[in-house]
Amino acid sequence: MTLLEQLFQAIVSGKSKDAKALAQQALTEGVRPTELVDRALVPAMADVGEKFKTGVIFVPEMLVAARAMKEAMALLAPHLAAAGISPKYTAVIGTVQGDLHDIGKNLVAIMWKGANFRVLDLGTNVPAEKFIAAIKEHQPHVVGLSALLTTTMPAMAATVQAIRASGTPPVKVLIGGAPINSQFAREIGADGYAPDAATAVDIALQLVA
Ligand code: B1M
Repeated sequence: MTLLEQLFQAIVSGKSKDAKALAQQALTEGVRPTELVDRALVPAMADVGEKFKTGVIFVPEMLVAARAMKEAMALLAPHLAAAGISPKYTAVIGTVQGDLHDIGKNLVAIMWKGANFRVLDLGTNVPAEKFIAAIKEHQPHVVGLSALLTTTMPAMAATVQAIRASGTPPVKVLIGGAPINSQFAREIGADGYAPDAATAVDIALQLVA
């Protein structure tokens, strides 16, 4: 197995330490950081996303794989920046006001980073005004809203409404979270809905295309 294949496997199987060591070894051997991202990290997360979508793996495996990817990415980030590789798109993401769940939102953020988005993560319990301020400051291509509670779905609707009424430059809004579905997305005027983090990449790329 080549070094890139080993790194791919380490990420898919969630071996953070191995992923970091292999990424370091590859850098030391002169492999370009972009090659590591394009030929190991991104394909690994795509593979994990497919396996998750088709029920081959479940949330725990996806979380450890995401962590391994995050560790390898953290190691490469300064090298990518030094090489002048800037992300193609910008996204703002957060969990809506009243909601403290962030595991799914973090997964989406990591997957977006893996797909070459610059991601500004506003955290949890984010009021509409904070989303609007971030849109004005960073002019993202996509805004992602996450909600895990049925009781915070109205906050999601209110946030979409506030963004639309705020006079910010037009921005695509993508929503997700366990109680959310595409019908709700249509009802509240969101541009897209994704049931999981892997699909959130596909939909975000469709929205910015
Ligand atoms: Co909470 N909780 N929780 N909880 N919690 C749920 C959501 C619940 C379903 C449990 C249950 O009763 N069976 C229930 C909600 C019921 C409802 O609304 N109908 C519930 C409740 C009631 C509560 C509290 C009210 C409990 C209490 O205090 N009485 C409270 C609320 C706190 C608050 O938010 N204000 C609460 C608190 C907590 C903890 C803090 C203990 C903890 C959160 C820790 C954290 O996130 N840092 C927690 C947890 C862990 C859960 C469960 C067990 C797991 C959620 C999770 O992380 N899943 C959850 C039960 C369950 O879901 N089985 C539950 C894994 C995660 C990867 O999946 O977040 O769905 P998920 O994300 C998926 C997709 O939804 C999607 O992609 C992700 C990956 O594929 N997705 C997006 C998510 N965001 C997206 C955004 C996108 C696109 C896709 O685009 C932007």
